[in-house]
Amino acid sequence: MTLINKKEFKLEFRNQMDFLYKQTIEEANSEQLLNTLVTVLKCKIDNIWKESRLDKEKEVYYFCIEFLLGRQLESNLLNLGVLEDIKLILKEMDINLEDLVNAEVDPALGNGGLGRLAACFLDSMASLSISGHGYGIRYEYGLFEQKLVNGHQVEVPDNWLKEESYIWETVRPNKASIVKFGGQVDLVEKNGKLKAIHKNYIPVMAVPYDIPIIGYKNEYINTLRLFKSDVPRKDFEPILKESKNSYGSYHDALQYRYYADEISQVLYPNDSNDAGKILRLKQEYFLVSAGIQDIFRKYKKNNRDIGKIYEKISIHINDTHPSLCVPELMRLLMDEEELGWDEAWEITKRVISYTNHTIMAEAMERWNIQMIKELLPRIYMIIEEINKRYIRKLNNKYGNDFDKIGTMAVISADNVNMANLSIIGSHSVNGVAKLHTEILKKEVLKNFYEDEPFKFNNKTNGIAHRRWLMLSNPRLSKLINELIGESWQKDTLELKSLEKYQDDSRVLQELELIKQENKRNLSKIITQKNEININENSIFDVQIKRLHAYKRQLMNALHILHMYHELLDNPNLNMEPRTFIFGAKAAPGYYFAKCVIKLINELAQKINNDVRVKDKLRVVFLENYGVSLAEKIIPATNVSEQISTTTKEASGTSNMKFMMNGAITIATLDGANIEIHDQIGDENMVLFGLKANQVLEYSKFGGYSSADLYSNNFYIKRVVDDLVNGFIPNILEEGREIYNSLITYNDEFFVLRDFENYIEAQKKINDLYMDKNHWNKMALINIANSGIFSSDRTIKEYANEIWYKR
Ligand code: DL6
Repeated sequence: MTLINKKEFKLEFRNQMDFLYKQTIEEANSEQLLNTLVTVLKCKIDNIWKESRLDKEKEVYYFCIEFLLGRQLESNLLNLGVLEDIKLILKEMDINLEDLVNAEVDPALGNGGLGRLAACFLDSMASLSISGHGYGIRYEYGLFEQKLVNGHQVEVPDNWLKEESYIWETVRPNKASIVKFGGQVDLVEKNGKLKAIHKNYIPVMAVPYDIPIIGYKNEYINTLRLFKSDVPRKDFEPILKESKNSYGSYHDALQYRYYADEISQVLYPNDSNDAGKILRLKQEYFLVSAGIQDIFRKYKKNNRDIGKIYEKISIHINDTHPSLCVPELMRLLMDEEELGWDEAWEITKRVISYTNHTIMAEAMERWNIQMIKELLPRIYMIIEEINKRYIRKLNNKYGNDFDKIGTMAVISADNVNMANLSIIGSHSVNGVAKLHTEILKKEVLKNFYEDEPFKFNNKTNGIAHRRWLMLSNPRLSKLINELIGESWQKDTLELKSLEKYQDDSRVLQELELIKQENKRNLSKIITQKNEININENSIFDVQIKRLHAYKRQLMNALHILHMYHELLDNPNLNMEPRTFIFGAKAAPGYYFAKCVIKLINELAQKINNDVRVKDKLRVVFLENYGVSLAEKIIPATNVSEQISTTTKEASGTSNMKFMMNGAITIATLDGANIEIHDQIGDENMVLFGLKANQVLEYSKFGGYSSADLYSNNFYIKRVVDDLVNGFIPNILEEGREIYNSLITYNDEFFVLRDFENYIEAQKKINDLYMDKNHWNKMALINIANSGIFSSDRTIKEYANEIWYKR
């Protein structure tokens, strides 16, 4: 252990405690102890962090509107290689590390999969010694805190910065930059060239807050730089001074402050549409402009020739939210660095790459041109020019094929299409799982693929195994170490060698014991939170993810209802007891999703209070699902529900986390489920439902009638009628809304179409679980084949095939 010397550490800890709080360790509460520990650690890593910031051969900048980091203390200690030592030293000081871990805030600066993926990628880049940094926004309020009131979701602001600051961050005011909004742009001639002069704009200051991203045992630390918006003193003070004399100016000063503050105030609580409009657009440009200015400043410190920036810098735009990187990079290259259009355009394309994360039409960002024109006049001019030149190129190639050109244009029907802008302005476009990339190539982005096939590639998502196995499931991690040594921690493909234990009853038994213990821990949490006792020996069947119609939590709920009926009809039914566990937030304006939450909670009330099924069936909805809760749920799960309508889930990542922790997946052949299946085959997961081509055919040619299914199938009719016949109390409106979506509006996500097949698949799960030894063997095979889903593999692919490719 080089970083920590026991004696020194204890002394530094006491001194720091005294410096920060003027009190002794014995008097301190958990927050104060945590703060002290983090301050000591930050001092210790400072030098390594500084070194990692020095000029590198190539740097990657990962722009993302969300980063769902999770708590950092344990993960940082693990990656520094001092977790066990610190635990022991603290114990000697009578401090329990776990209390400090739990005292840490879990910053909810993301909605779900997108933000969590970005956090896993940061962890992997640092752990692979890749100089890769994140750029994001330091939202004052993250994703809302979810409360359940009478089974309804109620949103409460997430005041994560209670103490005004976050323990891991370091503010860097001297590295702030100015982002310009509104105003007008004049093109004036200078030295025979047209120069854009932006005037009367509103300047907003972007202040960086840096969070260290520590690599795993490699003395390498990257940075997540989050920008907070503020008023620049030099612009604000004169207005403030003036405000002493006139109310009007006072009002102006307040308005200006509000204008600036608002930008980084709150994370937009939706991951599936762009209804936040103007504020969201401001946030996007704020992030992009602050980030690229920062990159230029750093680059120019060590390099003279801006024309060669592509040799040293890669900018990755994660989903379309940072698409304005394209025109912003053009603006800086042309307006500030005085390059011509053609050169600037070539550089832009060489620097930028783009990942698409969804095919859902409502999630495809489009911005009204008037809005962009007013808010970002210079950026709009550049987008217009990109569009004009692109259309000219398409005209030359495709003549007057207006349909084709219309779908590919950046500007159409008064909107700027952000996906099109990202594709045109980058050298690489990737999807996040094989099926998703194929659908992009053959359907959604077909015309682009045909035009420039070389740009398209797949990068199947991954997860940071350090957080999702080593930290969240220490017992399993220890067992793996004992069986195959520790090298899997750096190369997860080595997990494969666990397969040799698939018939070793001692190992399988041990695996079961570990799962059992994790289930006991989760049961305690459930009892504490929901005041309900759980049968620890029941199958823990889990669906945790954002609530969305395509993810089909509804189908899961209807199946529970089906099981309930079956049990009432036949109390001696031969079934393993089951506990269904849900965790999900719905976007505040997404009424249907909120109806499903209410349905699940009312179903839970009814079933959990029915003594007739007491020992067999339980339903739990855990409030305020987030990263920290997931870390407790996933290791305790037996059955992983991955039941989205095929073609709709781009990849999914919880599917990978469950697999790595030995859960058995019940799944449609959607997203990365297909690749999980490729690894373990039919014998080790349970598949059901429509295939991608069937869903695509229905979407194109129709032919599906949910009403027919409903009328002709007893089981379907029984559960659908329950939504509106009073069988489940207190869901008068919600039940009707769901009923209408299924029957009146023809069940857009094929819940009823897949229902019977799902019931069969669930029966299979039940039968498989009855043979415990076989179940444990399946669990082991899942773990052994999960190595490919480490985000280290994904990041190596990004690095080799996109960022470092020459
Ligand atoms: O790629 C990360 C994650 C995928 O695993 C999910 O399948 C996908 O739904 C999610 N997409 C988004 C995009 N949202 N918007 N806009 O969150 O990305």
